[in-house]
Amino acid sequence: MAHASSTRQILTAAHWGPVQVETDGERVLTSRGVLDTALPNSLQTVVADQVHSPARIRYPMARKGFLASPEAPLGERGKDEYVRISWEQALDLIDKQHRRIRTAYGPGAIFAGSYGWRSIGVLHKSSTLLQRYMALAGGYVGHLGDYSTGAAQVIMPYVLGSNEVYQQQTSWPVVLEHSEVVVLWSANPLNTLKIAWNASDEQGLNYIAALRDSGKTVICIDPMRSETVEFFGEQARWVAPRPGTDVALMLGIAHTLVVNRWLDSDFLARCTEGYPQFADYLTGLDDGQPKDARWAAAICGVPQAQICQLAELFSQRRTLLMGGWGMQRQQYGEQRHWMLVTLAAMLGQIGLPGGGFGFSYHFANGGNPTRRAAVPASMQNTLPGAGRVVDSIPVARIVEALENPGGHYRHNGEDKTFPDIRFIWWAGGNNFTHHQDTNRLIRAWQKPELVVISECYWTPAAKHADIVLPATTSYERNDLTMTGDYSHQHLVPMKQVVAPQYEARNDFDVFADLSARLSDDGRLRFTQGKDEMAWLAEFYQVARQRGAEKGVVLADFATFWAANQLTEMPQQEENNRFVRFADFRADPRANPLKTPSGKIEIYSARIAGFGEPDCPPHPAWIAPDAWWGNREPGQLQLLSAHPAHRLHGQLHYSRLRELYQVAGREPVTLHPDDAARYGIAPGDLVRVWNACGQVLAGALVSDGIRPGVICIHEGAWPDLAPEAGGICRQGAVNVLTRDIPTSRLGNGCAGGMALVWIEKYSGPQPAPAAFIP
Ligand SMILES: Nc1nc2c(c(=O)[nH]1)N[C@H]1C(S)=C(S)[C@@H](COP(=O)(O)OP(=O)(O)OC[C@H]3O[C@@H](n4cnc5c(=O)[nH]c(N)nc54)[C@H](O)[C@@H]3O)O[C@H]1N2
Ligand SMILES: Nc1nc2c(c(=O)[nH]1)N[C@H]1C(S)=C(S)[C@@H](COP(=O)(O)OP(=O)(O)OC[C@H]3O[C@@H](n4cnc5c(=O)[nH]c(N)nc54)[C@H](O)[C@@H]3O)O[C@H]1N2
Ligand SMILES: [Mo]
Repeated sequence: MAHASSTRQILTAAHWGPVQVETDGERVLTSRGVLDTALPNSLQTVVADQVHSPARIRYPMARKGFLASPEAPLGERGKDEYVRISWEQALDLIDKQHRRIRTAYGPGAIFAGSYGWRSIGVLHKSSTLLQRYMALAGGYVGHLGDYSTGAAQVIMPYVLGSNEVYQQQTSWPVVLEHSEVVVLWSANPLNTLKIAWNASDEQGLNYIAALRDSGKTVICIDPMRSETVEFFGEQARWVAPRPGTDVALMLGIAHTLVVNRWLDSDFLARCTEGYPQFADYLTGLDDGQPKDARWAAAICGVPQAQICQLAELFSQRRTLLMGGWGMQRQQYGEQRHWMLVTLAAMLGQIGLPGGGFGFSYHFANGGNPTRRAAVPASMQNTLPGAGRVVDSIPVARIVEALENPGGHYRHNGEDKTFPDIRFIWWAGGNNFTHHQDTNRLIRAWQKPELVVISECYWTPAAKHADIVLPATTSYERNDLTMTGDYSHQHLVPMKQVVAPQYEARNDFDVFADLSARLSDDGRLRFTQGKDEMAWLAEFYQVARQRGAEKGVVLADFATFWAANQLTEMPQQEENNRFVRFADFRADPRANPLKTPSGKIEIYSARIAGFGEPDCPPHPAWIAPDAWWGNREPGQLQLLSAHPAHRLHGQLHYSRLRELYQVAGREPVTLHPDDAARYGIAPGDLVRVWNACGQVLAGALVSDGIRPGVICIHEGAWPDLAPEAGGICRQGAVNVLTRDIPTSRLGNGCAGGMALVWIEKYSGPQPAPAAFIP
């Protein structure tokens, strides 16, 4: 353990939790997590790669065709070369073109929605800083929702009056004490709990480990035998429906409850609205088709007897349905969580300790009890000029907006019009990795007059920009954060580990310089006269005040900063016993939900009023456009679950790739029956394709996936080879997904599912070039 005396240990934090980073003052040597955890987290080990990766952007760069003619750019984005320019030159160029476009077309032509997972910290939030600058400049087009829960977060408020996906859950101690059956429905917490939106408090996996050791019945409903199923081993039962068919499976269970009189009519009467309308659909009174277990089995591929067993088990035991989000990132995704809530309502355990449903146990450590915490302020709270967001588009509809400026569309019951976007700035998102149908995106991306990307790495998004600005990583600057999106468990200083690499600069300083170009007092308005440490001291001071009101005493800022240590917040005993919906259940009249009826809406008159053909007024099975039921001969169903050793595209360039890549590319998991059928051996290079595009991937043959289904995890960087018919050399799944909305209610990302062909690949083998600047 002895470290050379010339090295130092510095505490900082990332989405993947607080990390201790060892440096010799110039380079990062090692990194490791500092919290007590049941399982190691690979993401914490590659800070050195993050800082020193050859994929880093070293200098401001401009696309040749843009530089030659900034007002009417030449060449094609994605095919052009880049030349190095100075920071002064880059910022002058941006300032001039920004002014030109803003004067000619107004703020409605400037998209600064800039969705993405950037880095954590209360100060250096790249997209927030971009929006701060754009607000000072006179406004911009923002975004609505996110890729994560685009469907669920829009439908849930109609059903429950709250979004449920980003809310504290019934506490884990209660679950461990009272639940008898825990169902992980489309959730893979072993992967997804490695990170949080702020720094992870890393307690979720400890609770998952405790759940395994508790001997309770655990059921995982997932077309893949995920890392979570593997982790539970003998403790869990794996149920593998066809992708996209969960509503049918839930209806089959619900119908079985009805025929056996296992449903809780008293709860339905007291706490829900519209069950009778739904019951007519469920029993087939309205369309002649009972949604019974036999009907469901034919659709979802789970045997009828197993569906009946699940109904019996759920109704006879205290059951908690933990819903993940993969199943709603699909066409008609709104139906999934609506039907899961309906099923939980029929079981009648919502609001009981350890019963009902929860939609954030697999994300950001939901269920880790909220602490009595001193929470700092953040840059987000200081955005100037409310009303500077002149328009907002649903986040996953960006390509549709570029293709169809002025076009009419529906969103969440409203009539809307797409803006005419001419200038796009992305800071802290990798939209060429996260967005569906990459080839369609590339075509649409030629339309704007100016595209600027602030990035740490040469991502595919950077490789499709006009001006590329090198950003520092969070290890090259000072910041601070809470751990635990829900728990607020620790306050952590994020101390600078090494100096900014090459010519990388903090987004804060870049936008301050650009604000100075807006007006004489622009810089002052942007910075409010404060530098990095002054902002942090102020944000920390807010935490001290908030803490003082709750009896939590924090050290003064200088002491906190010098200590290089976590501050842990005290527990709050009543939060350890928190049961979601307990008050509502006890007295729905006194504690109504924020729905029109005050109750759980199984039938929603408001949604009926919207008349959306793709979102009916009660949960229903609607066959997707592209699924098992309408595949062409030879086609397979494709999943794009979230990866174990990346956060989307983040860390893809790191040496963690050695843990998962096959044939030098992204792995594609396929069942041995399918491998035999297509003549594919483990480790083979394969081609996967459909009408959207084609990718090369490495075959990972495993019986841990349902036959007829394959999986390529999301987040690999697209790397299209022009010389080989545009094939993606890296295996980026979004080359194969369609860019369609979940429905015109939520307009969420529906990239979770597609139909594809697969074959062993024997053509020329273009070398992957994704990580080469
Ligand atoms: N097919 C399919 N597609 C999906 C999904 C799926 O399940 N299936 N999942 C979707 C979901 S849920 C999400 S959330 C999205 C994720 O999509 P993104 O959030 O766009 O993915 P990230 O790779 O995290 O991108 C963040 C980028 O910010 C950069 N960055 C980090 N720190 C800084 C900084 O300080 N300054 C600047 N300027 N840049 C910084 C990183 O280098 C990285 O490239 O993907 C979506 N896409
Ligand atoms: N390590 C790591 N952790 C992450 C992320 C990451 O990229 N890496 N991303 C973070 C982000 S931004 C988000 S939004 C969350 C995402 O959290 P989720 O959306 O819950 O994650 P997914 O992996 O997309 O899906 C969870 C499981 O659902 C399964 N599934 C897919 N389709 C279906 C279906 O039709 N039916 C059923 N029953 N199951 C299905 C998948 O096989 C997968 O095992 O994770 C977060 N955590
Ligand atoms: Mo997400």
